[in-house]
Amino acid sequence: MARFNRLLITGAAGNLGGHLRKELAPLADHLRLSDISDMGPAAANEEIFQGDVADADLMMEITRDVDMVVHLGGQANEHTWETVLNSNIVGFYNMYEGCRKNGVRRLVWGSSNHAIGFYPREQVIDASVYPRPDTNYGVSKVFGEALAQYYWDKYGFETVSIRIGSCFPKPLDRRMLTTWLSYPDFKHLVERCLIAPRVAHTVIYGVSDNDMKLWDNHMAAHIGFRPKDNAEAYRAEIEAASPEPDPNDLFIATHGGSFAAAPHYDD
Ligand code: 15L
Repeated sequence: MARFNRLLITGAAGNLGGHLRKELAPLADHLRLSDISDMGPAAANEEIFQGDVADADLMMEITRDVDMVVHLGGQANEHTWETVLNSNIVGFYNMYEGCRKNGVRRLVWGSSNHAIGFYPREQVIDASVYPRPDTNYGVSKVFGEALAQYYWDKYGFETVSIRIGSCFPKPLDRRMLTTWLSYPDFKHLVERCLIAPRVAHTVIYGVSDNDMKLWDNHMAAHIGFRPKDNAEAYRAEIEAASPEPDPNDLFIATHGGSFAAAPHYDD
């Protein structure tokens, strides 16, 4: 018998959700998957629900008989306020109500470094800093972390909010020498978030062991996250591919990079 009877992964059609669909399968007897996009055929141990996180009835249905949730569904980048509102604020609330009413034990979700994207590069931060979102999207992640804290304080529902850096097979630009999270480190982090005995509401930075990382996880020692990869291995390749940026460009001057530098999406 696996550790969990049923795990729900939302956003299962995305890159990260698709990766966890494969990697977390041994942890659960039943893997329930949801996404607004097509997820392909269900394997023998999988249950598939296609639909929108903004659909409260669907969120109630998919959280039934679930031990824990890995929530990666919703809008994964900056977009119009309306899209962000429906996917990441209304949708996130729907997910929490489903979890609360159905007695789910814990939710682990993809918050984002864009909740703190306006911190300057020369400042190393931990999980106690005041949010400084850099986009509509970043604001929605701050809302999510607030909702998670509220559901812990009021209802005893546990959450790990992972402020994911840049999770890609390899770092893609100079900023990611700082923010990169490798796929193996991501899988290890989510696994630790699911199996840690008690998490209350924990905020943890999803970042590999990069020489230049700006995020300090000492407040999440109880998760036991020990990243192994280091973006430094890609420095030569990345520096050869792009010119040195102007140090005053928000792309390099802030934690959030291009998100902090972008104009308001709705203009
Ligand atoms: C995010 O939150 C995005 O989902 C992802 O696509 C990356 O752009 C990442 O942040 C980042 O900051 O690199």
